Amino acid sequence: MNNPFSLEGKNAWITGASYGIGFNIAKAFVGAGIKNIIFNDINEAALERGLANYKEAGITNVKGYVCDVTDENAVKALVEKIHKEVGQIDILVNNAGIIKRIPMHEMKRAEFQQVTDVDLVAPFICSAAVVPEMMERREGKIINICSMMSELGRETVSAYAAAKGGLKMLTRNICSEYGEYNIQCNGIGPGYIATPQTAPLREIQPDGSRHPFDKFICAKTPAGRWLDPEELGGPAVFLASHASDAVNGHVLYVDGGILAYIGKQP
Ligand code: NAP
Ligand code: GCO
Repeated sequence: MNNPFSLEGKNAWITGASYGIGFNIAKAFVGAGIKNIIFNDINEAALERGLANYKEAGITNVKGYVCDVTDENAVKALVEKIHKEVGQIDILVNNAGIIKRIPMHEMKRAEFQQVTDVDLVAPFICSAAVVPEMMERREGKIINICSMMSELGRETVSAYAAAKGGLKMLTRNICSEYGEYNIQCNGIGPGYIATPQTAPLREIQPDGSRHPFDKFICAKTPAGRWLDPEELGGPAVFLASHASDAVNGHVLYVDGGILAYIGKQP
């Protein structure tokens, strides 16, 4: 009986996976026997830092490319290059993402557009680029990294919430349009994860106290803590593997229970 959670023989492209959540998903894929990890970053210096991180983790079956995921021509060229240099893309993880925390009435259009370009338009661009080959093979996995903000709003993150809400529906639409080709598209909705993206929300205050948002989120998480990026690895392996062939259009929230919890009572 084959192990349905195995990723042996598979190639996975994880966008923006130099560090953070994407990097930890890559580590989990390696643990599940992945054949090749492919990642990209926005410039040569960032790519070199990413390659150093993989080397330090002892991961050698990895190839990195410079590519801005918002650049449609660059993404199409990268996919062709991956097909030539590595092989088929069995798994795409749309991980690259940014956030700008600005009150909506103070946010400029260009700032809103920059967030939605990376967090929503880029997953469309990358998914559209990999789907034709998956259709030919009648097999493929696409995993979109959604967010608590795919379901909830909060002050200062209007662009991010709009993008991540749209990404949830893009996930459902890719499921609807390509399920007949045996392509499964699901989302992972991380809760609050300790990565560089959330570092400003955890900064120790000048008086040495914890950031107010740090205390707020721990009170909203049943486990009372921030989650570690490594904790996203298992759910990602599940959605990348044949164990989830009957799961499609689903967003798997890996949030420590935030969405189920009204928050710690006083
Ligand atoms: P992160 O630490 O800020 O890492 C984001 C990665 O995306 C970086 O490697 C970054 O590269 C890359 N990136 C950004 N814009 C790019 C572009 N245009 N082209 C190529 N790469 C680009 O973020 P993270 O916390 O690991 O988050 C990863 C994903 O999870 C994001 O989609 C985020 O929205 C989502 N998420 C995060 C949390 C959390 O609590 N951390 C929770 C829910 C969802 P550079 O370093 O070169 O900019
Ligand atoms: C924020 C955080 C969140 C997390 C994540 C939650 O400012 O509220 O950055 O948006 O990144 O998306 O799931």
